[in-house]
Amino acid sequence: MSEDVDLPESHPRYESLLTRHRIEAGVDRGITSRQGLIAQGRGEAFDYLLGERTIDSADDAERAAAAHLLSAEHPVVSVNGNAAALVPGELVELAEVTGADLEVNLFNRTEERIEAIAEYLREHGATDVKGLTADGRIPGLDHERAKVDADGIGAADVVLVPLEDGDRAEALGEMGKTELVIDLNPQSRSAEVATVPIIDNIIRAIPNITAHARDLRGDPDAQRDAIDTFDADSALTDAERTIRAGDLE
Ligand code: PTJ
Repeated sequence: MSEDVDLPESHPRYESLLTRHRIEAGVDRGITSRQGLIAQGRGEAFDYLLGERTIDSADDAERAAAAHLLSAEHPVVSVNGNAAALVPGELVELAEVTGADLEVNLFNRTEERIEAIAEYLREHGATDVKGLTADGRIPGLDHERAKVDADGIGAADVVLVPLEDGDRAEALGEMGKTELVIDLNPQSRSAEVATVPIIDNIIRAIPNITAHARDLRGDPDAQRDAIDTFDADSALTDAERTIRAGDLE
């Protein structure tokens, strides 16, 4: 991506430095909120303890998430300021492969930031970006945080929400939607209320969901199997066990 700095790939913390740089550049471009910097720092601490890798239970979750997106009537991938800064092209690709809509949906909502993110996604190949109409509401939340597109998240049966605030994740779940949540903290409320909690860095999770979707496309039996064999509680327990046993090298 054009904003990427020249970091030596041999640097032991290459991926982490690149991630930080993308979030910083996202703030400079008006895409990411300043709170997004703090959220990233919190995520990094968990990722460090996870060994900065996709653990097996997260891979199972990513396969189940791909299956849910493929078998949905109306899947939507929700995009916030952190997700847009970190994996813009990868989100566009995932939406294409699964037939999902992309909707910009912000916790700290401003029209300027919605516009800037939609434009950034278009620069990365998106043709139709939702989130600008905001004619639907999530019940039980204050006005600004409740805004969604009625024909986007409002009408979705399956929603992928990366790095979501717990309140909103809970409210979306109460609307009867199947929620796929990416969050490095297995004890966050978003992860706990998700149908499919994905305890992994969004940088690794999105391309891996896309890879699974390519594999599962056109095979409803394999999709059903990926959904039925996934157990959210054991995935959360496994991630927490891995983090607690993690090395602080
Ligand atoms: O762009 P906006 O306005 O929608 O705001 C987005 C943030 C992320 C700032 C907002 O939703 C927020 O404040 O979220 P929280 O409550 O800080 O929760 C973010 C969660 O994401 C935390 O549990 C972090 O551990 C986790 N997280 C942070 N970075 C990553 C991550 N999970 C996966 N991959 C990451 N790179």
